[in-house]
Order: sequence, then C-alpha cells, then structure tokens
Amino acid sequence: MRVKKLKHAGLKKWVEEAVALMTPDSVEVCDGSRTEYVRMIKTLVKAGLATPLKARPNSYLFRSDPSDVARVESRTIIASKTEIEAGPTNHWKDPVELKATMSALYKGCMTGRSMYVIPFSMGPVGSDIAKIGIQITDSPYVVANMHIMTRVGKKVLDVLGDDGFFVPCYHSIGKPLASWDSDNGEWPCEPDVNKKFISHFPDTYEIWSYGSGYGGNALLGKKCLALRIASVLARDEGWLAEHMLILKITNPQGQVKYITGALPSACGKTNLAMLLPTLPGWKVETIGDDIAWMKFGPDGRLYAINPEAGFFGVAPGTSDHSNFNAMQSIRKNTIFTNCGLTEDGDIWWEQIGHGAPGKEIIDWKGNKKPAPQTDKSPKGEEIAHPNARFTAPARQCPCIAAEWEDPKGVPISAFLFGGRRAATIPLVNQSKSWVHGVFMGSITGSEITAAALDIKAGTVRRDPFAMLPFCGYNMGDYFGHWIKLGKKSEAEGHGDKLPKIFFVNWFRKDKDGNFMWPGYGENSRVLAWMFDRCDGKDNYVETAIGNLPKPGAIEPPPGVSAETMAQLCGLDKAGWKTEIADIRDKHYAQFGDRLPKELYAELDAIEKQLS
Ligand code: SAT
Ligand code: MN
Repeated sequence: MRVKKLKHAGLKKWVEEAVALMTPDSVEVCDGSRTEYVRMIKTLVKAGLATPLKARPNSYLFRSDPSDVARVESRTIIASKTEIEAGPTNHWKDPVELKATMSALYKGCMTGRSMYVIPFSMGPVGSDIAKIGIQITDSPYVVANMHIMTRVGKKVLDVLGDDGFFVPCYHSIGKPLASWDSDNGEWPCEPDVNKKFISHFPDTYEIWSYGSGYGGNALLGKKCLALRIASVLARDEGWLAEHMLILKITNPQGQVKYITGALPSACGKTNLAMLLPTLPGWKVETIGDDIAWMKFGPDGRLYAINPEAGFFGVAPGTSDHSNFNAMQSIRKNTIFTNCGLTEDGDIWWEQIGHGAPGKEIIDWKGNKKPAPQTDKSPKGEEIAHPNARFTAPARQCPCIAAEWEDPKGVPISAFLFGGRRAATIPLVNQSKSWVHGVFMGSITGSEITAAALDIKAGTVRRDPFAMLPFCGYNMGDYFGHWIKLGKKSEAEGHGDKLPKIFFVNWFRKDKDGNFMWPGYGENSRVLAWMFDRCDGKDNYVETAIGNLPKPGAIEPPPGVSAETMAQLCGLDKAGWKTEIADIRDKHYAQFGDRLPKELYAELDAIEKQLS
C-alpha cells in the first residue's frame, strides 16, 4: 500500500515527515501478508543475510554483527521532561536535546534503502486491552520478525480508523547504502555504541530507536512499546503492563485458573510458561511467555492478554529436557539469530541436549569450527551467542491454550514473583495482603554470583517486578501505582477478587552448593499448592514473612527428603534479618521519598515480627 492512501491524517503526516527526514529510496506500508513475508525473506537471502535451513521448513538463520547482539541498556533512555520522573533506575536525557541529537542521526539514514511502515496491534486486533503501534523501519529482518511477534497489516489500520490512537515508533539501523551497493552478507547496523539510541518519550508516548537491528532494540512492539511506553499508559489509564508470563493451569478435577508471573532473566520464565507437570492429572497451558497486559473487568476481576503473537526466546539452554514445548514450537516457520549451523543444515546451540552432527559447524560469527561432541562449549568459545534467539509463532506451541487470543483476556487468580536465591528465600511464600504482595514484587531479585559458598547479603541484584530495564517512569511511582490499584479495587468492594500474590524460589542450594529443588516439571507441585491457596484451602502456616506451606502440604518430589522440604519451606530468621537490612539500606534508599510509605510499613512490620 502507498502512503498516499493512508486514511489517518495524523499517521500520513507523521510518515511524510519521516520520509523527508530519512530519505529512503522507496516507501511501503506493510500488509502483514504471507506474500510480503516471503518477499522480505527473499530480499534478505539475496543480501546474504539469511541462510535457509534445510532441516526446518520455512526457517532461516541470521548472523548479526558482533557489536549488535543484545539490548543495550546503557543506551536505553527514558526522556521524560524531568530526570526525577525517569527515576534512579533509568537513563535520562532531556527530550528536546535528545530529539535534536537523534534527528541529526536520522537525517538521510535510509538513503539506498526501502522504508517499511508497519501497522501492528499489541494484543488481539480490536481487543479493549490491545494498543496499536506504527513502526517505521529500514530493516526487512525487522519486518519479518514483527510479522511473527505482533499482528501486522490492514486489519490494524481498519481498527485505527481515521483518528485512532497509535504509538509512533521510529526505527533505523543507521546504515545508509550507496545506490550500487548491497549488504553483501554483512549485518547492517551502527557499530559505534555511542551512536545507538533506544529512546522513549513518555510524555508523548513516542519511541525513537537508532543504530541497532537486534531484538528489543529493533522489534519495538516488545520491550519499548509493550513495557516501557505501556507502563506509562497503564499508569495514566489505570491498568497494568507487566513483564509477566501468563499460564493456564487445570487441576485433576478440571478446574481452571490463570496465573501470571514475573521472574528476572535466567530464571526459566519461558520454561515455566510451557511447563510439563510431573504431578499426575494436572495440566499447564500457555497464554504468553513474556508480557501481560491486565485491566479490571466490569465484574471486578483482573483480565490479562498476551500483547504478543510469537516467542522471541533465548536459544542456548533450550532442549527437549528444559522445554519440550518450545523445541516443538520452533520446528518450522522460525527465524533463528546467532545460532550455530550444522553440516546437515540445522541450527545448534549450547545445552541443546546433544552434540552436533558431522565434522564441522559454523559458529554465530560465521567461522568453521570442529563440531562439538557434547552440548557444552568452553566459556568465550560458544558456537551460538549466549543471547542467540528464535522467533516463532505462538500458535505453533503444542501447549498454547485455546483461548490465548481471546480479546476479553483471561481472569487472573494469582501473580507470582521469584528470583534465583541460593539461601533464605523459601520455595514458595504467599503474601498476607495486596500491599505485602507489592512489597514482594518490589524486592524481587537474583544473586549475581553462582558460587555457592560465596553468598553474602548484598550480592543480590534487585530487579523489582522483573521490570528494572522496562519501566518507563520512576519505579517508586510504579510501586505506588500497584498499591493504588489494589486500594481502588478494595474500596469498590472487589478486594476478594484481587489476584493472590506469591513469591517462589526454585534455586535454593545446600551447604555443598547443590540445588535442593529439582525444578522444571516438579514446579507443578508448587503451582498446585498456590492453586489450592487461591481456593482458600487450609494448607499453610502464617509466619512473619508470609504464608508458608504447612509441613506435608507439598509432597516432596522423588529424591527430595522431608528434611530438605522442611528447610525449603521454613523461615530462616537470621537470613531474613540480613535481607531486611539489605532491602532498607541498599534497595529502598535509592528511591528517596518516591518510595511509597506503605512499603516501609511492610518492612517495619516484618522486622518487628522477626525480633
Ligand atoms: O531483546 S529483547 O529485549 O526482546 C529480549 C530480552 O532481552 O528480554
Ligand atoms: Mn523478557
């Protein structure tokens, strides 16, 4: 479609301004069709950027530039009017200055390339909870990925109408081409990190990204729109935009509940969303693996949608053992980035569960290496980049729930938070109240050292609500927003319908440094306990830190003794005293008077009960 044909005057003007600034050779409005996808891929194969995979139908491997392999948090900016609005956990720049700097970079940046205008919906098209974004990009790789990760095309423009709201998203890889040139197999980007910008303008709900073609830097629907800008929209409009998986759980009696969960990276969030329960008769299905948008319904319950349409998952570590359903999801129609390429035309990565076939393999940098016999590589010599990714349609997941695209969303019974904590934090703990649950979310974090005997208080990297790099405004205010929503629901007489809140920790270690809990499918035992808690079952003991499982309430998995269970589910008073001090002095202190007083009250109350 041509820009001239755009019905939305604001959109048309915005695109025309971008064209004048970025001077692409041609412009096209994307329709989201299969033909368009195929055309993007053909362009990418011709430019030497995509390798078709013999072993997987309609699947392609890309290798990015070594300077462009992950989100760049140091260049991710929240450009609110004042620095305090961005808060202590974000990078801030003055919006006027930043726009001037970036406009200079955008000038002529698409010369020699096509500009694609991508109308996309985050969430089922037309859902009350969904939002529309329009991304301008010069990367066909981004277009193809957006086709998988979001809903793209004319139907989105139809919903937008001639005056609907959209989040404008500028994106350029920052690599103009001479008219006679092509990418010649070299991933185009701006290699100078100081010229990369992932900018957010929360006051005008705008996103401007420059210099990177990778992941969250470039697929602007995901972290930029669905979390950073959406968290601001959610604050302004009274809902929640969260870095949470959404799962459906069915008990042996056929009763269903929906749970959302926030875990920092490297805690197995995608694995949990696609878990295969070991508990007989229980079933887990997936609604989403990364982001949840939640709004209160007229009945006072909180309804969640998955704003995404695909999985952008970390490849290394994914195997039939760790995540069978993810492995099934990526058998076809999948884009792989920075994985190894085997002699038989398949992808390979560390901890995929087997060595690589044949004699040689091509690593993520394009170099030939001996094919690994096992699925491990020495650190620094990985075949796949540690942040190698797969982009796969969610509908290909064998355990995707039938209602995953229901525009109404699914009613949420529980939230869970968690982190990687070798000591102190119990296997599962239920909050005593909404505010106590917000407290739990606010102290979420993981240990930064894996060395078992080296764990001291203060080595925890707090990642509140797993939102640290994804909150579009002051995180103290964000905690306040959570508290406010709970209070409003209680004031309206719906307090009993608020989701119950839990904190989990699958990663406790014993004194020899061994994991005490087997994790993976056995986590279904913990989900089952939570399920019963939501129904008010008397399966808990009240303690200073929250409601812990009654002895025997969670049947130990094979190989876990009753003593270990008692330790996993017990209250470590001394550990918690240190924890409380760490939260007060190192974590909460940074937010100054923006930290809601209710959270200090929770801290004081726990401290008092512990002494
Ligand atoms: O690259 S993304 O931001 O989409 C994924 C991640 O870092 O969590
Ligand atoms: Mn994520």
